[in-house]
Amino acid sequence: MSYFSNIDKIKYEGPTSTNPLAFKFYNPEEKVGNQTMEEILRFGVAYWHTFTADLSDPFGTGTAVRSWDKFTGMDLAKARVEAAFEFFEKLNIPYFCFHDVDIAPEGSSLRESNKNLDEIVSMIKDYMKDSKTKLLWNTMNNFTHPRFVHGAASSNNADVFAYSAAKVKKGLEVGKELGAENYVFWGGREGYETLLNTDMKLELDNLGRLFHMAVDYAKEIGFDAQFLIEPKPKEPTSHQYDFDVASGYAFLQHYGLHNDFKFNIEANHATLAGHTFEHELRYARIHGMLGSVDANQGHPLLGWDTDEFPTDLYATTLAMYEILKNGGLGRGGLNFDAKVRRGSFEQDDLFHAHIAGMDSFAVGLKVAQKLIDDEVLDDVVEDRYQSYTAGIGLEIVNGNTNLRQLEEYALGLTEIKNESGKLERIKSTINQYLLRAYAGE
Ligand code: XUL
Ligand code: CO
Repeated sequence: MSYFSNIDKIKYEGPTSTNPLAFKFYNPEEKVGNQTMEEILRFGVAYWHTFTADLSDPFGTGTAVRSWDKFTGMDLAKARVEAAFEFFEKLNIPYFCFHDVDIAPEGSSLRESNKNLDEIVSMIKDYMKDSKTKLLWNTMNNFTHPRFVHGAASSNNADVFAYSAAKVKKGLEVGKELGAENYVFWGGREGYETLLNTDMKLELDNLGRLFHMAVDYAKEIGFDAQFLIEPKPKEPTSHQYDFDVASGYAFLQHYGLHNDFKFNIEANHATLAGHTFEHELRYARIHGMLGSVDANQGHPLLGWDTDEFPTDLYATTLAMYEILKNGGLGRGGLNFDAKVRRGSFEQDDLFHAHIAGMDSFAVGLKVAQKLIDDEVLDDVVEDRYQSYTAGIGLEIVNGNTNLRQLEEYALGLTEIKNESGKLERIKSTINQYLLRAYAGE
């Protein structure tokens, strides 16, 4: 049975194509630098948004019309797997990601949930044998069920800690079974609503304890995935412990976990934290902690996690710049943690949304590679920090001076001369590179 019978395989037709169901910029085999677009971009589909969600929001019920809607329970879960692999094939997508409850319904006990999961995981494993699509990462949903009302590993209730740990154990086994490249921890409800009833120290210590147990168990069972923390500052809690990359890194270092984890950076989470997407990528990159990316975008007028498909070419360019400067994403990828709008309820919208996201990152990749080849930003930065390459600047960066010597130097200065940061000139150059990419240059 086909779930997308009206859609053929999506092909690359080039920038002038008028076929909405074709790639205009994403050409998987095309080389950028010395790798193909497919190898660099490593796109992933988020199972929860594309196959499980019904597009409901806090003010209204679901609107999505899906060909698998007619099923329920485990039959629905199986239909989704069939639909998913048809979708992956038609979109030529190399990776996918899921939470446990996206793929299999929760049972009335942990045992029953695990049994449901096992059945769907073995079905997915069979489908993966005949498919190029691999598992970028899996994770456990330790935030939706009412038992997680006060958090999971950071809950005040030790039974909930134990239950969460049991779910993580299962998640690691599932990841191993399906050959996941990474295993993700997003904080979910690991934060607090108010400090008035919260033992912050115990909650943070317990989070650290769970992560250590996960690292130990993965080693024990021979699951060699890269562990990733996905920072988000708030929502659903008012304060989430893995607020952003900088606070997440401090947490990992404090608990001695920084060698076992990297970050999965989500664009909309970055902006919720008051940062740009590229800030989070840069912070992770310069500390050797950039693992993977949840590719989406927020809405500039809305203060919550809107999870839109990425279409802002300026943002994809600056993101790809960081990723290329990182030497790529390694075992990570660009997972579309993005949902079609509630008004985009038709099935075809799922294809249009992914095509838009994939084309936007392909443009970003090409422009970023050109900016790097031409050393556009490197030149600007090199020039701007020239004062540290000789004289007193060189003494400072080499650690050869102290406050007394610097005072002596400063007392001898008759004039301090600064130069323009040239921001408008830089932005104008980036626009020129973007427009030249559109023109196919
Ligand atoms: C929530 C979010 C999650 C994680 C995985 O904002 O981004 O879907 O990506 O749990
Ligand atoms: Co995410």
